[in-house]
Amino acid sequence: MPPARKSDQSAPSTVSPTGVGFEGPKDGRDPRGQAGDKLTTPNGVRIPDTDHSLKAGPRGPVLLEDFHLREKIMHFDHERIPERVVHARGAGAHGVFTANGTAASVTRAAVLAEKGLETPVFVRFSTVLGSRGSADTVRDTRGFATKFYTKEGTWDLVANNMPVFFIQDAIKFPDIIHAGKPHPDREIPQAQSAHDTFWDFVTLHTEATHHTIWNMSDRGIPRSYRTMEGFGVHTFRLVNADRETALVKFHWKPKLGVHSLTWEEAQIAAGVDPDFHRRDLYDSIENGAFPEWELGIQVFPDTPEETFEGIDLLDPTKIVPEELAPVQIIGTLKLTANPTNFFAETEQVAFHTGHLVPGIEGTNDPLLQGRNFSYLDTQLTRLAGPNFTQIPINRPHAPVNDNTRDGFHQQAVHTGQAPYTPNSVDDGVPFPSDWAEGGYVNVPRHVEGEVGRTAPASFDDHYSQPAMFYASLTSVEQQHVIDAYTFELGKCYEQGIKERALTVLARIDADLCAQVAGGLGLPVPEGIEPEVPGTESPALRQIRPTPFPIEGRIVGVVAGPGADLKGIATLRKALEAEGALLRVIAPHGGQLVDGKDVEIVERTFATGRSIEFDAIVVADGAPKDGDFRALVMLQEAFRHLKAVGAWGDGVEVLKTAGIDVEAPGVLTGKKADAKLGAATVAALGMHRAWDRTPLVRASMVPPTV
Ligand code: HDE
Repeated sequence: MPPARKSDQSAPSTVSPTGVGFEGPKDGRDPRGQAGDKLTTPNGVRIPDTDHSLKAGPRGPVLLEDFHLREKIMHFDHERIPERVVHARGAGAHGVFTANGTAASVTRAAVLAEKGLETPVFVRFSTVLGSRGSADTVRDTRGFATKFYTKEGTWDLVANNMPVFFIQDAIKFPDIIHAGKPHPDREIPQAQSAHDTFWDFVTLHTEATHHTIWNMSDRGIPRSYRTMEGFGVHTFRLVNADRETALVKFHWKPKLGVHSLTWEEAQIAAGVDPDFHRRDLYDSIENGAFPEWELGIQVFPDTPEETFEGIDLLDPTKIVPEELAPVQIIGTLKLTANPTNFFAETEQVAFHTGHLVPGIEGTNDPLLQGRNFSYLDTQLTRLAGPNFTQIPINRPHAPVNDNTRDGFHQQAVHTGQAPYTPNSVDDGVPFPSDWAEGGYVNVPRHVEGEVGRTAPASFDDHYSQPAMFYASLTSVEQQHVIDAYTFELGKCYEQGIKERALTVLARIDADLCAQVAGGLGLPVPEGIEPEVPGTESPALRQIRPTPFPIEGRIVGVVAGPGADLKGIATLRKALEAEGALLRVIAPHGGQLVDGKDVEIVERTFATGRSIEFDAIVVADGAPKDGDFRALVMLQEAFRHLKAVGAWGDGVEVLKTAGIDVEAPGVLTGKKADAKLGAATVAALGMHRAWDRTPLVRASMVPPTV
């Protein structure tokens, strides 16, 4: 045990930062927050007036002795901390991870191995390029970082929603990020890759090709954080109780399936609701639609070559297709609670790839090794000192006795005289632990080689997997990739960059290259043979033939005075049975009342926009005055391939909007009965009416009946 305080020693009493005793988190009032109901200074002195500074007479100069003024302004002046250099824009949630026990054969880490063990977690999702206040729905990679507060110490799985990275060596990280960030002279564009410097870099440094095509695919514009996969990207080494090792890749699989926005939706949302993903996450948790993922691993034998089926496991620009190495599910993550305070939790949380627990090790992936330096280093500046593991959200849930001392913002009151090992002064405490006692003992690994700035020859293959990725997609998803490249390159000014990008695309797929070239008005580069894509990997497709769960999906119902409120209630019942929500949209706020039936208007034609809804249905009795805001909402939903529908004379509104009621995914009925409810549920389960694609591509204006 750590030494006890000596009889002649005292220490600060055990009060929370707000002056009251603290016995740990509990429901209701948290003594770590505000205490009492009187306004005080940070030192607990009650204040009579916080509206006027202390002056010599009503018109007189302000007095230096006004400690309240100085403390209030001093603190305000320092309320901001540096935003993350990447992943600045994020949203977090608390949850729990439950292991199913199957990982026991490959790891001793209890968090993964112990069947039924529940480990508390905090997850932070993010975009990469944008500043803290940027829009959520920009085209970008998303971060998916999980802090597991395990009983054996903290483990961080700092993952992304794409399984590959732009670069193979951490030394290139400043280059790719400088290229992606706004141009340094004017500081535009914000949170975008559609600009010259990004495309300049990724077309010169072609190991970025694979990650770039993922960014250009639907993965770059997720529908929700809840509908994203997560990937550890690097290969990790797991060690079991017998000290046998296996190489693994981590995968998060969302229960709701993988779904994306359409590009137009993403752009509209960036203006109409820049907090789109943050709001979606918080609202779902608040509504009890707890987001869930399964954690899976692909397991590979730990051979000296560190390859699997010819794929270099140390190359973070390569995946191992799931068809070659199936993802084995080892546990479930459920997000169950929103943060109480954004700054204290989501902003101050500090992840680190080097936060590992016994049974989980890294590998020699040169990208991972650089990260192991970077995360600790960046926290020093961002959280102003080395004691950030003492911030409440970062505190381990395992006993800590680490011999580190002092430093900025030290919260601990350490006892004893011997913060060094070995010692006799404090009875030898703390003692090191060996493997049997749960110590983090690295597996012995043989290392040899010549010093040099080199990389394995296999790292030179930059095109075979982008070609496989493209070939594996459905034709609808391929079209989205073509559109994305055409948009992004179309935003570049330098002709040379666009031409070079086409030479890269020519190596991936001839049709992709030709279509993008056509869109840019440039010739297809000659004499470049596309890579042979090899085996396709259907697991890479988002569009699947079977329905997904619809928890947290939102259906907007266009209504107004005189609308069929009983029908709305019936539809709501059908949706709520599947965990989806219904929101009433009407010309103005307030309530809709019909006898005993009452509906609260949650969105008006002024405050609502199609992007908020996964489907829009017009109620019988909804206004027929042709209000363009309602019509635009329906037209956008139709264009974005969402289910649209109507019952009773609501069909007339669809027709006024120019929507063909016979088109795929248009649901109509005489009444809002069980049939319409079931049809809406089924349509939401498919995410979008993909069959409508040709109709929509033919014309931006809905075809008239
Ligand atoms: Fe990060 N990354 N990264 N990264 N990363 C950061 O750490 C870095 C990489 C990822 O919600 C920073 O605390 C280097 C891959 C996420 O707080 C920084 C390299 C993957 C987050 C940093 C990479 C990630 C970060 C910035 C190349 C997916 C947000 C602030 C070697 C597997 C964590 C911070 C959060 C954040 C460095 C590449 C994921 C600067 C040097 C690959 C999810 O330390």
